[in-house]
Amino acid sequence: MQLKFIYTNMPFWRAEVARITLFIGDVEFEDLRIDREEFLRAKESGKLDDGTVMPFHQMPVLEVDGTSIAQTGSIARFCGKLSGLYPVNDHLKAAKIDQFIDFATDLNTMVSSTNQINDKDQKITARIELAKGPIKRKLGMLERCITERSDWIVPASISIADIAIWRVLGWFTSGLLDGMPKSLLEDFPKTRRVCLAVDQHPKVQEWIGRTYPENYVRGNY
Ligand SMILES: N[C@@H](CCC(=O)N[C@@H](CS)C(=O)NCC(=O)O)C(=O)O
Repeated sequence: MQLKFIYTNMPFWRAEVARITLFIGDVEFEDLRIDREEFLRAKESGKLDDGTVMPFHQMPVLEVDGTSIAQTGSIARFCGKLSGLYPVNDHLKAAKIDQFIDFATDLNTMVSSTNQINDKDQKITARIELAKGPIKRKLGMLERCITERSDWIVPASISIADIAIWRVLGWFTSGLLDGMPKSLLEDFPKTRRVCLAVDQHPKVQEWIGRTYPENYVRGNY
């Protein structure tokens, strides 16, 4: 099976949940990283310069033997099935994992809404309020979903849920989002433990060493 994963050269969660999942599973894939100019063209035309189809004119896209698949969750599940990080036959476990992929999307959407604010001070204020209120509330819900008995969100092994949550929360606590406090996770020890377990996973460490810029701030867990 020929796999080509398309995103920009950024370790954003939408991309990393697929790339790292395939890497953990030793599944070979082409890691195509397009530049901003090509992305702008693809947003308009629905195609990369090499003709690869972008179904919804968005990234990420995974091309499987010439067929393009879009949407972060759909791609993550597909990669998870190939890599053993998503169940093939256990429908209940699959649904439990799905919840957290959709939850990562909800968190992403909450923060993206502030990106539309042009005034820098207003944007910072909006993010401070978001962090204190709605995001803290959501993180409390996440914390209550995590058991004491496992390092992983859905026991008893790493899944695409852990990678998605690790990377979204890494982004939130990296200091790269003005206004979002690096201490966001301080009241959520079980969530921090999951993030640390992903961050310290040997294959994740190997991937970071290979592909992240040196001294890249992955987050504050
Ligand atoms: N629902 C899509 C959203 C993907 C998305 O918003 N991707 C951004 C890049 S991170 C994008 O392509 N934005 C351009 C656009 O929406 O026109 C998914 O889950 O993958």
